[in-house]
Amino acid sequence: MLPQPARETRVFPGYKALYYDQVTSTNDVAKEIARNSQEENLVIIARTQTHGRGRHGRQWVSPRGGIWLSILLRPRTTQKVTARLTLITASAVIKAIQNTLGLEAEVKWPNDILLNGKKLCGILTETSTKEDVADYVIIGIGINANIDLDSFPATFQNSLTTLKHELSREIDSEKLITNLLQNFEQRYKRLQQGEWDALRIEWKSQARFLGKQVEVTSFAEILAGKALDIDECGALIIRQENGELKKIAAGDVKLRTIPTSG
Ligand code: BT5
Repeated sequence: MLPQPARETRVFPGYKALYYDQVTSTNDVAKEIARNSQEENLVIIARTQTHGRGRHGRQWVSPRGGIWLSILLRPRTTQKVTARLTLITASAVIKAIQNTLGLEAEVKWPNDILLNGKKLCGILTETSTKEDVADYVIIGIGINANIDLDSFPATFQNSLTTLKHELSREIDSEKLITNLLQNFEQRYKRLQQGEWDALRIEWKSQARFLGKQVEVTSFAEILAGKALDIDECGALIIRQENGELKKIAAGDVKLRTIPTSG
């Protein structure tokens, strides 16, 4: 049973989409559906979220005009898939923004998409496993589309941007969503066919922070060094100032303003 009636249903190639006016979080709606049915390849789209979530319980501000959606998948594979899905989703979002709007966004490990150095989109991938195999995966995507900057709390206004702000006009959200789902579907198929290496190369080409000095907050630790690569599982590899290589599985990257050394 669905949490509340959907506004409408639409079928995109490969996906069925349920539209809602207001939800707590599209990830929560997708989770409830996943737990109570065998649905998959389902997209939940809402006009606004009252409890939009980022990672580690952080708030995701979701005013009307944004694209707030979650994709429900059942990949029937091991856990490694979660990080990889986040990365291919970022690639699909960047490609769709380029295709439909001609804008060059970039990815910041692990789950941010930046435009002109400011956060435009965040991705929250949540996995439920049964006996080591992913029972379902929910990929939440938030894109600041047709929103004015002053719709956000003042504390966020310097660190984020919106498509409307960048283009000084409203965009066609449906077109962007359709293109995004097509791009996601292509990459998801390729991932399932074992093409992770090629997908990882694409992601790296969209990651302009690689080769730069970064500071990574990972749990309680702050690590500094040059961002070198991402590994097999999507972990970030940095070379610390003492020359040691370090793999970081989860965290937040901050670009440092000091010049690159060595
Ligand atoms: C994220 O977390 O970036 C993942 C955001 C995922 C949002 C989507 S919307 C559809 C689906 N339903 C949900 O409930 N969530 C997903 P994280 O890396 O932890 O970043 C969170 C931080 O981004 C916050 O602490 C703020 O600093 C900042 N932030 C909050 N709202 C923002 C917004 N609309 N645009 C840009 N930055 C924002």
